[in-house]
Amino acid sequence: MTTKKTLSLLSLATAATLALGACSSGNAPAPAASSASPAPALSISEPWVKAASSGMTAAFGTVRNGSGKDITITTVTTPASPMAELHETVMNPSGGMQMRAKEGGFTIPAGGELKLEPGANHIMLMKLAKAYRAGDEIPFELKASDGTALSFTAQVKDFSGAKENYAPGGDSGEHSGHGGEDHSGHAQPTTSPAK
Ligand SMILES: [Cu+2]
Repeated sequence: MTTKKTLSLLSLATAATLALGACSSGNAPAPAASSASPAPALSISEPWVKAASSGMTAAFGTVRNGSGKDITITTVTTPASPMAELHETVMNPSGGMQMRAKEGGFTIPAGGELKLEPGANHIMLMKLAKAYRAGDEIPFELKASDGTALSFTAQVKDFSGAKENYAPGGDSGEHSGHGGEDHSGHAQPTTSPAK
């Protein structure tokens, strides 16, 4: 390659640049939009699990939907329990509160959030794999009907305050709606204010 040839290539390139500059002021619109990271569709803040020695417990937190469309969470999985379910808390005919599987899952509106908290919607963990004490960490994965997934780790905490909110009224009959399976244990932490 001769010096002359290199020079002529350079001037060609310069001419091309000038020509481009003439017809489009400023930078060409970057086709980089697809690589910009969008807000995560699903996120959760302050996830936590109520400490329990055996049987069942529940996980809470605030799930946010950063996308532009509604997202319905349909399944939850965690190594802490072979049976994890999405639960809601509803008033039964006698005025007490009872928990049951949330039919169809949790729908989080576009740009909105869903609070999972004691006495309301929650992630139910049945047949705990082992005892979970304050300070332990439990991984979870939520999956939505549109394929969106959210993995997170929840802190195990002692739930000492506001026990009455976990099952307002605290009578033993409240959780009968849970059926005769393994749910009877559900009532244990809430029936006795003795401690
Ligand atoms: Cu429940």
